[in-house]
Amino acid sequence: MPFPEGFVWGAASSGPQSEGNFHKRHQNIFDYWYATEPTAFYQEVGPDLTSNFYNDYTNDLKLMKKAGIKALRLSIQWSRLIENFETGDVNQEGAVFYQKLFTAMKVAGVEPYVNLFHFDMPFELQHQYGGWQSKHVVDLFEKYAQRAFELYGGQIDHWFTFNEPKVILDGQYLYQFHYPNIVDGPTAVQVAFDINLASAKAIAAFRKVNTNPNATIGTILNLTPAYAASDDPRDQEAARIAELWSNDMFLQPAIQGKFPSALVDLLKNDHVLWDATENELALIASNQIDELGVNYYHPFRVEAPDVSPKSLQDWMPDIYFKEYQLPGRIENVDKGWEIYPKALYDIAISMRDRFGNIPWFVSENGMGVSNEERFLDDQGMVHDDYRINFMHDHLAELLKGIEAGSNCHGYFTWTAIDNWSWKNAYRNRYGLIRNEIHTQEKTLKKSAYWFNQLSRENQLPPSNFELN
Ligand code: IFM
Repeated sequence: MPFPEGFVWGAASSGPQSEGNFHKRHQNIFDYWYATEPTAFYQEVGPDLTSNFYNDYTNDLKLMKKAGIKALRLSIQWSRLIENFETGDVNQEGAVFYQKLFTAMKVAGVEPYVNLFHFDMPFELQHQYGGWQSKHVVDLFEKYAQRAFELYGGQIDHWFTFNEPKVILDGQYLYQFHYPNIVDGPTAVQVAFDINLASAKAIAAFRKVNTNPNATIGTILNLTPAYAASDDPRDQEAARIAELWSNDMFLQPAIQGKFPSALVDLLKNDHVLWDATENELALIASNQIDELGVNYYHPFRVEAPDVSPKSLQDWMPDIYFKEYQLPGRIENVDKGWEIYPKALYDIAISMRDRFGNIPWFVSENGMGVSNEERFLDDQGMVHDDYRINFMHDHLAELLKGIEAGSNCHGYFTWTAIDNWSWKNAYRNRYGLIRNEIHTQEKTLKKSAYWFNQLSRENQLPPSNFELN
């Protein structure tokens, strides 16, 4: 079966993971963390060079075309575009860089999908105000977003406010993998609210200044469907709360303009509910997204926690659920993530049935593998059949969901060219295109040829796909 006509075949990346830290007016929290604690990063490789997209984007776009990539999701760095965070004045050099980049993408025939925030809080705003803990920072984000819409509104048809807000909570405020590595459940709750508010404020700014009739705005959520370990009511209850916390806390405000009432009741009961005014709730209620980007990598299997949530303990969301590892699961061992393509079908059906069949697309899906040199042939090409199989199996489930009526219009793999991955740096490679990080030589992997055929024919290549 072919995919629907006009289905978009793309790839996703982000500014901090690909551009390199060239000519930036400000530093973000990862630039700062690397400068002050390089040992926190795999092999002490930081975000200075990444995949050199800042200097090499013309060549990169040519390679992407060869891989059949017709659209690229990327992000503007707040710390590059804005000169003065308080006034929203732009940095000219940063503004010109993005303007030239978007023009080059149009010329190359690679459609830009532009996101405004990909984990890269400017470090001054983190230090001075506490980043997303501060409503003032929410207002500064709105200013920055508005400037971006004004500058590039004529060039961009697809805008997004955030990438994976849940990971910001997890990394910065719960499980210590993003600077400043705080462990504080109630603060994470406030940050969840503030990010939802910031997204709604950016959408309001977009509705105010946008003059491009083709432009839409969305957000990008990493969905991890929660599956209970068993039929035991305690496990079922754990899955219900995990779903509310991990997915619905962002899905419902973005699509329906309100927070899940069961979650609000739970947080209120635990005395950790966010601080929100009537005006802020009204703003969220009246600024919904046009389309949703879904990043999907793995499911979230849970069981009941070992001790009752009523026990005396610091409040954390996972007093209500405990991660459960399915015995015999297929796993991407390098990353430690279960591979479960069927969840993509479940997401498609949930979009159809629970979220008004909103237009959506897969904004990230892919496989990070370490030591890909293992799979190099004599000509220097990586034979990444595992990645082809991964994408194939997920796309087959997605197609079933589309056939069942789900309104999905694209698939973006993570990623086009091997890029830098936060604390893991270049340990796991995700690209259709290999990057020799010491020479910055970039070469197509076998999966790039597979993706090219997929994108050309708009249907899954046969499972015995081989290079000619
Ligand atoms: O590298 C990340 C990206 O920044 C967000 N989604 C998951 C990717 C792979 O881990």
